[in-house]
Order: sequence, then C-alpha cells, then structure tokens
Amino acid sequence: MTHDLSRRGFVAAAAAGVELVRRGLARGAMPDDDAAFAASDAAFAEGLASVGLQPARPNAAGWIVLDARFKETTLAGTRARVRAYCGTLPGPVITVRQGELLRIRLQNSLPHYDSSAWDGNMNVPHHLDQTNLHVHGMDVIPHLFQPLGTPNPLAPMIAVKPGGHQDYPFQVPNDHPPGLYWYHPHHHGSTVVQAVTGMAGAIIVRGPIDDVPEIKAARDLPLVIQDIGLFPSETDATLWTYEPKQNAIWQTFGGYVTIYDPTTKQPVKTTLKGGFTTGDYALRYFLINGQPFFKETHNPDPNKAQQPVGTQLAPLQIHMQPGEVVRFRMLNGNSDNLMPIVVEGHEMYLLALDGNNFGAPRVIPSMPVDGTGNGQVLLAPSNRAEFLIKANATPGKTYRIMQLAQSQQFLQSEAKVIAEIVVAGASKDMALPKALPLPKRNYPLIQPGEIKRRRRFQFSGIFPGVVNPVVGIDFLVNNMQYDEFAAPNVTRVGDAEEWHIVVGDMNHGGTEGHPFHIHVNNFEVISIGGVAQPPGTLQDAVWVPENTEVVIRMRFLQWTGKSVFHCHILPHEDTGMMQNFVILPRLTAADPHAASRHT
Ligand SMILES: [Cu+2]
Repeated sequence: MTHDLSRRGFVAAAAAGVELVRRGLARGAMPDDDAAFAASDAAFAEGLASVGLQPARPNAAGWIVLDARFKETTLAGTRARVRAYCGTLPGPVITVRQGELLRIRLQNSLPHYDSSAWDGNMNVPHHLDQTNLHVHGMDVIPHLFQPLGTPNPLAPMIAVKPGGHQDYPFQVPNDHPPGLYWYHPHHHGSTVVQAVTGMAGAIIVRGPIDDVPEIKAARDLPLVIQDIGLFPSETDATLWTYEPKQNAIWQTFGGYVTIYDPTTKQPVKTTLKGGFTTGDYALRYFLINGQPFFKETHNPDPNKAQQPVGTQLAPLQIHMQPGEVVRFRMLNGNSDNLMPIVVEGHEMYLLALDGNNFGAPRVIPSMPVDGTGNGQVLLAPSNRAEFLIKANATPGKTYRIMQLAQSQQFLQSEAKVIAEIVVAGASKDMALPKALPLPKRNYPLIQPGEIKRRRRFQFSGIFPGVVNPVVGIDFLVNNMQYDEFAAPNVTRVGDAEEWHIVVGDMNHGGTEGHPFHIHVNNFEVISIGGVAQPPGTLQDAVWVPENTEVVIRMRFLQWTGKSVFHCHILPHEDTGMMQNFVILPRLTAADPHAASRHT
C-alpha cells in the first residue's frame, strides 16, 4: 500500500525530472527566481512521490513525450492489460507556468486493432488503436482538428495511427488561470476505451496563487482518480483487458455480449467475454494515483443489473501533523462516475474549481460521511477541486476522504473510501489564507447586457437505440448524434453568450444526469435548476441533473478554430453526445457585416 520501497531514489529522480521540465521550457525567469523555483520544485516532486505520482520528463529538445502503449500490470491481485502513457498509471504529472510554451509530443505505440467490420458510423466505437490528445480545461489553441486552430468546418479530427506521432506546441497565455488541469485522449470512437484503461494524467499550471504564503507553505498533493474497466481476455484465461471486438456490445441487462445483425436488425448473442459498454464492466477498479481503492463487478441478479457489486479496498493513506495545512488537488478522471466528496471531520477550504481559483477560500462546513447529496464538493467526471485541509488538532485519529453514494446515473454508485488522512506526530498550527489573487483572464465577469446570443442544448438518451442500432442506445444533443464534419454552432472571439443546458424528465429523454463540458473557454455557472450559484463559479464542466436546466455564460476570449462540447460521461460522448462549434475571428469595424450585426 505504501510507496516507501524505493522512495529515496524515486524522490531524487522525481526532483531531477521537475528541474528538466523547467529548463526544457522557454521561460524568462530571473536567476534569483530560478533558485527559489528549484527549491519549490524539489519539494513538489517529493510531495508527488509521497502519494505515488511522478513528474513528466521532457526530452533533450524540450518536448514532453507521452508514449501511449499497452502495459501489463497487477491491480489488487488481478493481472490486467491496460493502456498507459509512458507506462505509468496515471500518466506523469506535467507542470507548466503561465506564459510558457508547453510542448507535448504524443507517440502512439498501441498495437494494431481490427476495425474492418466497422460500418463507418462514427458513433460506433472503432479504430481503438488510433488516438490524439486533449489538454482538458486549458485555455489554449483548439487542438482536436487538423491543423491545430483550424476554423474549417470540414477539418478532420486528429487521428494518430499506431507508430505515428503528433506534436502539440501549446502557448499558455500569460493570464492563464493557475491550477489543476489534465490530459487524456479524445479521438472520437476510441476515447472511452483508451481513457478507461488508464490514459490520463494531471497538468498543473503555476501562477500567482502559488506565491500566497499560506499556500506556499502547504504540501501540494494531487489526487488523480480514475476508473479501469475490464473484461476477461478472449485468448488468455488469466488476463483481464478491455479490447472489445469491433461491434461487440456488452449488455448490462443480461451480462452477455451481442453483435448487431444489420439484415435481421437484431442484436445476436455471442460467446464473447467482453464488449463495448455504456454501462458497467465485468470488473472495474477505481484508482487513486494508480492504486486501486474500490472494486466493482457486474451484478448477476437481473433485477439488480444497475447495481454493481462493490468491494472496498485499502485506501491511500496520507499522514498529516495536527494543525498542518495541506493543499489537495483532486481530479475526477473517471469515465463516468459522479463523485460527491466529503473529507470526514474537517472543514474544506475550497480554493478552485476546474483550475479557477476564487478571490478567497470558500469554507465548506464538515458533514457526515454516511449521507447522500452533493457532499462538500460535487465532482462530475472531468471536474477538479483544489482545497486546503487543516488537520484536526488532536493526534491519533484517522479521517476518511469519501465519495458519497449517489443514484443520479444509470448505474448506482456506492459510497467509497478514496483515501485516509492519518493525523499523527507533533502539532504545528499552520495558517490559512484569507484572500487569493483572482485570475484576471475571465474577469470582469460577463454582465447580462453583454450577452450577444442565447442557445439551448438538450442532452437526451433513447433506449433501445433508434439511430444507433449497432450500439443499441442513442445519446443525443438537440436530437442529433455527433457529426465530425458539421458545424451547427458558430461563435466569435469577443462575444459573450449564455447557454442553457437541459436534461429533460423521463418523458423527454432524461434517464440520468449528464456532465456538460466545453473545450477552450471556461464558463461561469449562473444557475442550476433555477438556483443562483455564487458569482465567479468558473468551470469547464458542470453536472446537469435529470429534469434540470443549467445556465452558463462564457466569452470566447482569444482563440479561433473548430472545437467541441460534449457530455463527459465518455461512453456517451463516444457514441454521439457531442457537437462541434467554430470560433471565428472578432468582427472589426471594417467588416461589412459588422454594422448589421450590432443593430
Ligand atoms: Cu452523458
């Protein structure tokens, strides 16, 4: 359970890795700063190592190479073949400062996958050996389509084939909100299979918040949560993997695998052990920083098919001294699991959501860990929460970091102990910050009078599927499935828009909630189900419960290009719950359309 085995050597290597990252990036720091940064980098690397993470190491040319490949590993005693960046679960932690050029080379070392039986419907999972990269939440050039930043509606999505690579130079804006972001694949049709077998990692953007004395003094511990979905290998009796045959679909109701027959228009039962799933898995592990903390298996009772059988495993232990303040950065990198989070017996000093810190910590009272509801902070898939915890003054106790049980999705999600805080040792009364430097990029906040356009997007599901019979279930945005070559939404740099994201009731395609996520620009969450949210609640993904409307506002700040928004339940996204949008350049006074547009 601990990472102490080779910890000393690992810490040294980790510190060296962070140093390389800094030198590999173009940054105009003063020499005095360099010494200070080196000291804080070494402390940061030691913190990473203490929770089982490692920093990314750029090559001699300054590129961070993310090599995607199969990896055989053991998860809580189970032999598993996963997909991993650089052979680690999760991928290495990338650190970058505001204003730097972040250079990532994606290398595809995945083996060939046979998609010859694919019928060409892009909302049927396919080409599981092709990949690309998304730096989630970062306000950088749109990077899903080729070439980067293209506004061409017909631009194809980047698809790196086995043996190939793709270079991503990301200029991080000088005013980029400093905080926790992450990277994962986003090739439509293979996103979930790759992400739910391990391909994800954290990105930390450094900036003014890191210089707040009370924050600088705190240990900085990222907590990367992922799920790993597995089925028995078709060829190796002792191996678990997720390599569904083309068109093979796992049926949660029934616990068997079908393949759709287009002549009879019926799914045909097979003897395959695994298939693509939009529900549960034969076996699923939930990981924190690569360590399994919870296990789920398919429920064999047909009346309880939506309730996987859960087993709590030994969670990660984090030692804190009484009165110590630690900065936690938690990522819900799960493919589909909504997580209401509670830290037992402690107030949560929430600093930031999705990388956007507030002007002061939001103090969230402690609450019972055996309840339901949204917890101290609700993390939809892809959301991040950064918070301070000040350890209880009394030593000798252990406090759980929990995901509360929730039933807002197709599958029931049981309560899980993610990690434990062990309070022990000498007391230290560390201070908490009163104020935080507000990231300027999204301020001043959008005023209602500035809104140029309002749009409404309804996320819905139909079961059994009508337009996607191969998958057997339809996931739709405004009754449409994803079209790679359509641009149904066009926006402009400088414009502020208000979007109403709707999940209907059970008579209108609402069977569960969906997390809305948009690339490039953050948005301010204005209201959820008519309940106003605190001003400055800036996020890049928001949970939209069933039968609820969420109102968001955003301004297209800088970047032009073709991009996407979608549901961040990844099996929904991969099977159609996504749309493109194109950001065009700002209108100038000389533009012949400018006059009519603004009347
Ligand atoms: Cu969804």
